[in-house]
Amino acid sequence: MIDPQDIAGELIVAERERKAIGQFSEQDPDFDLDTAYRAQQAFVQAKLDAGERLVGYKLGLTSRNKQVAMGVDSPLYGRVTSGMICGYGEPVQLDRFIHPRVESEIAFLLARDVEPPATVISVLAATDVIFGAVDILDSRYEGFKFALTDVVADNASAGGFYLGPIARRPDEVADLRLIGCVVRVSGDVVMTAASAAVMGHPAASVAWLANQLAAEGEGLKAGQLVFSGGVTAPVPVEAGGSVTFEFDGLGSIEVAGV
Ligand code: OOG
Ligand code: MG
Repeated sequence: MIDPQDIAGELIVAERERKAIGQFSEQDPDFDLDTAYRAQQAFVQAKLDAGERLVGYKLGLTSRNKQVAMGVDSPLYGRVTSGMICGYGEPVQLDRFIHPRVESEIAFLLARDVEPPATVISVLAATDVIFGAVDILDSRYEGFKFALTDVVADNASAGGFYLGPIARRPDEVADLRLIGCVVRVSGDVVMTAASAAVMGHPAASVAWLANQLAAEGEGLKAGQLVFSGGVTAPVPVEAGGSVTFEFDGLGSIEVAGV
């Protein structure tokens, strides 16, 4: 049986040396989701041992856009640490990553713990503010190819995150399902979507996470940040290129590749 610590060890090296590896699911057909989440925990623990802090979580594959793009049809979560948070306006340094891609998300900053069973309503009641956000994905697998177990172990491809310039309380936003997002690559519109792409309502994905964590004896806590999952499909970041995400009412985030 494949060992979670060994998997984490290989992922740590892949990330440190910026060298993609093959999928574990192809080496071991018995690699299951439970082992994958344990591997993720060990992968993240190495960052915490190196002095980073846990700042929250990310959801993945919560929209059809993303499930179709990645060929995996079930949501997952990963953990977000302090070293992943990028400053607004900072470019993506391509030499820090293997093959970074960026996607739009809605992020939730929690004012209170989210108690299970969580719902859209209880998540909104526990939310301090929301932001437009960008998730920098950097799969540690060759060609961004993975099964659900592989990507869970790889901490949901977490690479980095940007928060947009405007924070809104949930009651300041007319309808959280209808936050529009326009994605431009070097000025040209390449994608458009509304936040209902994420499980019908981005808070539904946060509720799914809270219930999932509760089942595992963990929970969403006040002060944590949750990235609720890609609204649009990922776009590669290229040297000299720029990807801009415009969110209705939540400002824009420009990501330049250097
Ligand atoms: C997996 C992570 C998915 C999202 O928002 O769907 C994710 C990947 O696409 O590499 O972050
Ligand atoms: Mg994402």
